[in-house]
Amino acid sequence: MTRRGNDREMLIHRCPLLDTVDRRAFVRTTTLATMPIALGLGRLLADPPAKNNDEIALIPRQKDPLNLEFPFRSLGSFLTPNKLHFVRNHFAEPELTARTWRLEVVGAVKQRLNLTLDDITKMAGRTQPVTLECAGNGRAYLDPKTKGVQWELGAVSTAEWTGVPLSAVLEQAGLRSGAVDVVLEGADAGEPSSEPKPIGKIHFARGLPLDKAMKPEVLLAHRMNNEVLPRSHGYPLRAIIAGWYGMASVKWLKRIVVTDRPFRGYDQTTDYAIWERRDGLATLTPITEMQVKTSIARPAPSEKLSAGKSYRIHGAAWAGESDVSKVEISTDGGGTWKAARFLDRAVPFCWRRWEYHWEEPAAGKHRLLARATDQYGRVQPSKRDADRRNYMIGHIVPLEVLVE
Ligand SMILES: Nc1nc2c(c(=O)[nH]1)N[C@H]1C(S)=C(S)[C@@H](COP(=O)(O)O)O[C@H]1N2
Ligand SMILES: [Mo]
Repeated sequence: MTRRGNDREMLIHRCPLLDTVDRRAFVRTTTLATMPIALGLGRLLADPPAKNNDEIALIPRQKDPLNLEFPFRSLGSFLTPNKLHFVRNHFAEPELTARTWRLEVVGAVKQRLNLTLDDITKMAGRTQPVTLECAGNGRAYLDPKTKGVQWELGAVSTAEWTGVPLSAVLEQAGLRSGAVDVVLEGADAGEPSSEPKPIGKIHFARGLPLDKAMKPEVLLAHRMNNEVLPRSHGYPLRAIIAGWYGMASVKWLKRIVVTDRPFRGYDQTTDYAIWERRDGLATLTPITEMQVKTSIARPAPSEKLSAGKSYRIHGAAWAGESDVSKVEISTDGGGTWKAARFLDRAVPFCWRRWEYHWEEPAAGKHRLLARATDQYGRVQPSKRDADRRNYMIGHIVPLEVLVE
């Protein structure tokens, strides 16, 4: 080994931060000059806190199609590592190759586009962290039970996405007057499960109103936590609709259709729609923005606590297009509430982790509650709204804890 190589080894051995990364991989791919970059926040924040990473794994919820839940009790970092980010699929994952893949832009546009992945990655891009929550997250706690994947707490994750604004692609095509919705269509297809449904296979597709589509936070992403987009998360290109429930962030994007009237496809009428009351009339409305919500990571459901020993309750809160301004904890079933302390600053479109020290809990059964408030004073409801069908589960769900 050269002298320079020796120095590098020594430096690495003295660096305590490196205990969380693979030293050999680090030496192979890194020079002294790039070391601060390799040690950059992304990598460190994305590492889970446990000593042995193998202990933490995604929770299988469905095999075919594949649906996997982030083990929310292991929440430790602001960014969820790619291998722990929840996966929500409606059909089999398509296997796409960058060489043959194209993005078509058609409909109410001045010029149709047929873009390669190169065309897209060459455009001016941006990177932003975004929390995605599935609209069915928490469904396992609904009473009575409803249909759909029985998610517990972890159909929510946060990743840093790199891509180009959807608005830049739409500007390249040029919108014709009368454009209303931007339909994002995935390459995956299959027979939908519930009536009413069309005959035969359909592609997963969502229509985005033009005003949201043109916002800077709406990306076509090709990288996730500074890695090439994994297949499960939409390789080679997916939409990220920051602030909205996950169903809007179409994966394996293959076609954009600009329409001159609101899109009424399966994934925003039969699926992913709720009843909204307007002037006393119940109107089936596509699900859009994530509602203010918090979940407790620890204690986890069915975790046992020791009497008289202080316990660090912690979790995360998010509020869609708004910011979380307050999280409160009750350890007496909602009788009294105390403010939790934030661990993250308010980052737009992202969750905010928090903690609360429960001083010397007494032996017995306790009902633990957490509630979040957003910057406009909107607070989580304590009762479930049945008009939301099996979606948007944001009411306060008490956690029964046994202290022994
Ligand atoms: N093409 C396609 N896009 C999709 C889906 C899908 O099944 N097919 N699922 C949606 C739903 S309901 C959610 S919650 C998010 C989940 O994204 P993730 O799997 O990267 O976590 O992807 C959305 N985009
Ligand atoms: Mo979802």
